Amino acid sequence: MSAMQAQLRTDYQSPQYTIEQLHLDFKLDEHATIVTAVSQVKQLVAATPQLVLDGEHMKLLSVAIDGEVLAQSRYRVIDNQLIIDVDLASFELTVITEIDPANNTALEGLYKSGGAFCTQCEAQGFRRITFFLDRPDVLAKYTTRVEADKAQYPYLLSNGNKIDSGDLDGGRHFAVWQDPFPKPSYLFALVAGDFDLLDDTFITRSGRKVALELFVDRGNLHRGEHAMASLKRAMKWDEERFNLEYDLDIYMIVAVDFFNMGAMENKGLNVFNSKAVLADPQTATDDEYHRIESIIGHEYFHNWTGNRVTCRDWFQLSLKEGLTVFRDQEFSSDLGSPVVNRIDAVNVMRTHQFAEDAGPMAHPIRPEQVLEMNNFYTVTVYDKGSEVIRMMHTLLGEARFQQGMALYFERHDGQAVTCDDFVAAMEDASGVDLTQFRLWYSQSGTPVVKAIESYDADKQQYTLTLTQNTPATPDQTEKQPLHIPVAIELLDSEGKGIELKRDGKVVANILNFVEAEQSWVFDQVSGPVVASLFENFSAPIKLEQNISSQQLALIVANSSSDFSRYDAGQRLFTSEIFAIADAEAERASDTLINALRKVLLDPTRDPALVALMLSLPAESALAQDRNDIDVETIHLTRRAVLAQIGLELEDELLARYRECIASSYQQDAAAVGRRALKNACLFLLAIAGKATTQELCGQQFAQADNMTDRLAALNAMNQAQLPIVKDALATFESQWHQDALVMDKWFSQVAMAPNANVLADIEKAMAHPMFDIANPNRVRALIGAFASGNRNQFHALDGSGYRFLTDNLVKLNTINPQCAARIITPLLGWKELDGERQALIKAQLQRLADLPDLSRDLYEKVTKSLA
Ligand code: B3K
Ligand code: ZN
Repeated sequence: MSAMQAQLRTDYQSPQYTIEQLHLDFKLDEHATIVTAVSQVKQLVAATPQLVLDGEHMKLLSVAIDGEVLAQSRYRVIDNQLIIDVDLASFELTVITEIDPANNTALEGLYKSGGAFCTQCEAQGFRRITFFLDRPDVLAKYTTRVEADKAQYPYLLSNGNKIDSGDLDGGRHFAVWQDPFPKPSYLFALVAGDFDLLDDTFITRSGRKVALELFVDRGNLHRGEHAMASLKRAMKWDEERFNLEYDLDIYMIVAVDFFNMGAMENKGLNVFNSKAVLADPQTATDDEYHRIESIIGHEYFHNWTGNRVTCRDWFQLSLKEGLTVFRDQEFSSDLGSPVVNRIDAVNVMRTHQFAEDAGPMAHPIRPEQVLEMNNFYTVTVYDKGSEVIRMMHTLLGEARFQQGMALYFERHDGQAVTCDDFVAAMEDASGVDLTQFRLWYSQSGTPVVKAIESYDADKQQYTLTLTQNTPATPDQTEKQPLHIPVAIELLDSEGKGIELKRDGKVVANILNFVEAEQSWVFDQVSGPVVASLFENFSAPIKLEQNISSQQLALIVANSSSDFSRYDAGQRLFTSEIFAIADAEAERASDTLINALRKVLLDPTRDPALVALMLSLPAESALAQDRNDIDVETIHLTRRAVLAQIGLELEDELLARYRECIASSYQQDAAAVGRRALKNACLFLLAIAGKATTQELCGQQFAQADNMTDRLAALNAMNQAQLPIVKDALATFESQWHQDALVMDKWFSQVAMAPNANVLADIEKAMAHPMFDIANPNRVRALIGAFASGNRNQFHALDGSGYRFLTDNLVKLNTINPQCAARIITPLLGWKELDGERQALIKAQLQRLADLPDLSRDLYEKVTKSLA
């Protein structure tokens, strides 16, 4: 099969052979690591005359069966597969390969990150280490022997427990690790390097003592403490909320600087991007503290949802990712503010997932077709996947949902299973019929729900009619009605909540919306009402409801749900921005300004929520609702509304700003919330552009005792393009030029400046000694931030933004295809733009399509986009 041909979900075939035991031996060397893999192979389908193993980017040194080296005529390597002529019920296979970790810039398989060796095997990186049945439904017990130079690599790590170690001749040493749990190859890990070690212990609920070890670059020990504390919280939470206990005697986390994603859940040995581990108040923002806790939790939770029960094939990825994102969101929510966490998750859906659904890469949470698996670690599989789990949770309730989880583990512990298996467990444990609900797994696209409301004063009845329609997507033209849970709240004209009644009885506030069009009648409604629909984003849909600014303001002021209040505020912002863009209004209405004033002055509200309520929808989220409005108009209109708020609420913003200043730095929820509000006020004041705020920003930047405040001041100056921003950027650079993670914030500030010279500054930043195009963090911080975070400049009509991104994609195509395929996203959805920009982007995509060595990662996205 050609390397550029997609695989289909429906083509799944169970394996003909399996490998039950694997002994790996690594003789580590920068350019010539020797890997000896000894597999106990079992034939599952009798009379299968060939064993076919996956492998790429390696030198095959020898193949032996039951100790006997095979003649070259017995095997061949064709199209990244090793085909061995053999037809035995069971045998021992020894494959010896040589690999070059130091030249592995794709960061898949075994590679070097700075001075350390490390691995990344999901999804198909193990096949860059040895020839193997590299598929998640082949589960083997691993032992791993690692040998390396002792001075350079004092720590030799792999999955499970260390069972042997010792010194060897020539300054080398070795360690042997044994993982008692069968696992798929994608969960294999190896790390060798010199680190500082932070260690701790956790006593599980049943009294077992688990050693916790966090490995960080030398000198960074204190920056690991937050991650370690987060890990202990995650372990405890999973016992309490999901009844799940850790299963090995040791849990290790290694932080590395070169990593394509946030982190990886390898059994007993997580490998993390250092950005997702290291934090102290001087270098990390509150958002980063939060993100670290959530990623540490996510990877830990995979130990059960992913590792103990894994995926049968990669089309089932959401089985572990959607579920584990749901679990990490619940963790953050239980430990922090539910509404703030919910808002964060919903913003990811609206800004990124809806865009993916509207673009050329649209796919269901369980994809039907995959060319490059790495392209499907998406907001759809992860975040929409989590929303689908959340809807099941809503339909079943916590108690029955947990019964479903228990049944899932009872049935499938130690197995590789499908999304259907998960839903079946939920259904069987709860008795709730999920037949129609399963469509959420197979149907792509964002459903549009329209609400039609009527009130009958004589009958005292309110009628809600909903229609649902999922627009066709490139991958799928026919769509069917979905089972949509609709959470609803009715407010009377004073803003008081009304009990929902039908036939005189109180009814639940969750409606089961299952038809293309469906109506609900509520009785004993004594006057006209305002309906707040999809409370807490009860389904991942777009709502169309005829609702006035006054009605939205009523919800903002009165809803019993903080989420609904926030959400109505966002809808109010959106409709006013569009009214200005359409020249139906000159400025935001008094209704909006007054609603915000009330929010701002309400002392009973959580400052963290108030901060979010002062934030406008992102330009890209606005663009999705109205792709007929030009990029620049959206940018300028949104900015004008920000400035108007800053000017009209100047006194209130200043007062709250001052009130939120802390006398000393704390890292607890209350302090974080106050910082968020303070900095939201500062931002609006800066955009409003009064001379006094320049001073305020300058002061905060100079005097801040933590990175959150310092960066917020810098960002406000930068977005407002205050004259002092130049000096501030220089000061920041001279203070942090040796710290790569902090410099990433500087790179992003450079990239996001709303100024027509930004590209020249970015080119200069690329020459900074800290910039390295081979490091994905740097690439995302500078090039990625420009393309996705500086919408107006990226889409400049001279095409310079598109050309710049493409120039770098050409480089990354050979250096790190996975990284390239991630930052190309802003180019893919050109169909939403005007004709002039469409032509400019298409020319750049064509440049990529014409590359002689276009990677599979980019090929899949570029061809879909051009199709
Ligand atoms: N499972 C990994 C992601 C692997 C990505 C491969 N391209 C991290 C996570 O979701 O926890
Ligand atoms: Zn995950």
